Amino acid sequence: MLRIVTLMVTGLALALLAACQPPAQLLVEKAYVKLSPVEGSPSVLYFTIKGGPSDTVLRSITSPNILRLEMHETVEENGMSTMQPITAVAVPTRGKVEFEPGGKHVMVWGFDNASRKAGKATFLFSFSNGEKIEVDATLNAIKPEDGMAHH
Ligand SMILES: [Cu+2]
Repeated sequence: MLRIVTLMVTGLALALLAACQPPAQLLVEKAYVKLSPVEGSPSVLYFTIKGGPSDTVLRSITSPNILRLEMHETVEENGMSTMQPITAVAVPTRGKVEFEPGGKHVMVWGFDNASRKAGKATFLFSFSNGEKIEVDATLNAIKPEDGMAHH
């Protein structure tokens, strides 16, 4: 019995090892929106970019479901947290760039009714190497009290 378990564990470990070495591919993952409960105030888009076989730069994000968006970075200055607009983000080979609360994020204004009803919106990520990646981000409602929590 012990021998069988050991074999199974070894097999699983080998399978995991194999799964850890896929060809590097540029990816956008875990995209989600914290939807502002207040009409007119911005929602926030977060996601993770996985770098491909060569360095590239995220140049722009667009969406047919929104009015406009801005890429921001939260920075600490003299103990104060402020946001600065960013226009491009380097994505290193096989690297990982996270847009997350307290760091880089995308502020989004004006989701259309179709996306609100569907609970998701489509975003198109354009990179300097010519790749374009389309991603659906789920729209998550948030409570008013943590509305601007990403600051
Ligand atoms: Cu912001």
